[in-house]
Amino acid sequence: MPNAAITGTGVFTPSEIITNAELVTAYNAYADLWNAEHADDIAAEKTAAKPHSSEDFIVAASGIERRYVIDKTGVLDPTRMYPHFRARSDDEPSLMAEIAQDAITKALAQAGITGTDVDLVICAASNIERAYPAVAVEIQQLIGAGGFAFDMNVACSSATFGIQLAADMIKAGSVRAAVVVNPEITSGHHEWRDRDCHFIFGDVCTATVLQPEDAASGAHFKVLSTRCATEFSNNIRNNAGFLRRTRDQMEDRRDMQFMQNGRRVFKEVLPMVSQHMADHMADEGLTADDLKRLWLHQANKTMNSYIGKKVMGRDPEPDEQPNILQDYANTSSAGSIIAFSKYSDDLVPGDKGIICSFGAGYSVGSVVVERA
Ligand code: CO8
Repeated sequence: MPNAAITGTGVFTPSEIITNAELVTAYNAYADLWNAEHADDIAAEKTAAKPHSSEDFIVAASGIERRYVIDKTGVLDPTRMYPHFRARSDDEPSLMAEIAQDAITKALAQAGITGTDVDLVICAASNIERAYPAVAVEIQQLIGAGGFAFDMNVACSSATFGIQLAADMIKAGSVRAAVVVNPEITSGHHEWRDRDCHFIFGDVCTATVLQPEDAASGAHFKVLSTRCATEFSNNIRNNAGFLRRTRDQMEDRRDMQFMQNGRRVFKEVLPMVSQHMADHMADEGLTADDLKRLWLHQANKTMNSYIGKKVMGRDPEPDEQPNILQDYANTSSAGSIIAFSKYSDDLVPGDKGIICSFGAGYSVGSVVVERA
């Protein structure tokens, strides 16, 4: 059985940045407008006034300093608070496919192959732009790939679950070159009007090329082992779905966007991820001393510090566990791949590391890699 290797990665980063200062100004303007509109109910204590958000809280609670988005004007308009994307005809590339093509082009260039060499495209993301046809099939056509393509959704763990699928298919010999692409347009399904979470997310797209190791033409990472796990939880949830109409639930309800119980996620996901990584390492005969780097899911700085400490048995040095969330915020499934893409070139042959993502489901996926 051929071993699978990661031969290229690529990142599409939107050109627009929202700083915490801009975000808080917009949120506070929205809250003031809302409070003025509901002044009578607030005075009668029928509803509570919306308190202001704060930059200090955001940095202290999450480590996030700014985020990239595809459209900032819509998000920062206190009378709108969500992005504005132009309508596209069915004959134009969809937005997810367009940003996917950008990230894939970069990843293929690094792998030294072209779209025509690809025979599997997995579009793995926490939200898919439409029900069908699969966005992956549209991406397959845009890059000139053959074979087959499909969409999958495991929320923040979509990339690592996609890598496991692609690596398994490469090992089985059913595909020769696979692309796992993660177009995360989180701004479209984020609730920017909720102070508890309005700072969390950003937009991005990552792509990972996998090939049999013997087909790699340049520097690459062997995929030594993968592991995925899920455990049902309602603590991160989005109730938007195709049955809304049948239930007469078409109004603008809070639960039709991203919702979470952040404290419980923190408490429940941390032990799950730490144990998952410890078990995966033990089964591969790896100890902390064998690891050069951890590329973790980018949701929260404190969370990553906790997991890094558990896995390494000490506080990891910054270069052992690079964070990118201060610049990108949480980009759902793309976060660990951004970290891997930006912080893996300096590893030398024999160096090992783990890519690990976790989130809604709950779900956790880990990929042990070795620089070849
Ligand atoms: N400004 C000022 N104060 C605030 C703010 C704010 N913006 N927000 C909350 N506060 C206040 C609260 O009111 C509270 O006040 P009090 O103590 O008086 O009640 C206090 O600050 C503390 O609030 P919290 O308990 O909520 O704060 P935390 O310390 O728990 O931090 C976090 C909040 C940062 C959200 C934290 O809980 C966290 O990061 N949890 C983990 C979250 C996580 O990892 N989630 C994964 C989600 S991603 C995923 O799985 C993908 C889903 C699909 C993608 C969807 C894309 C849209």
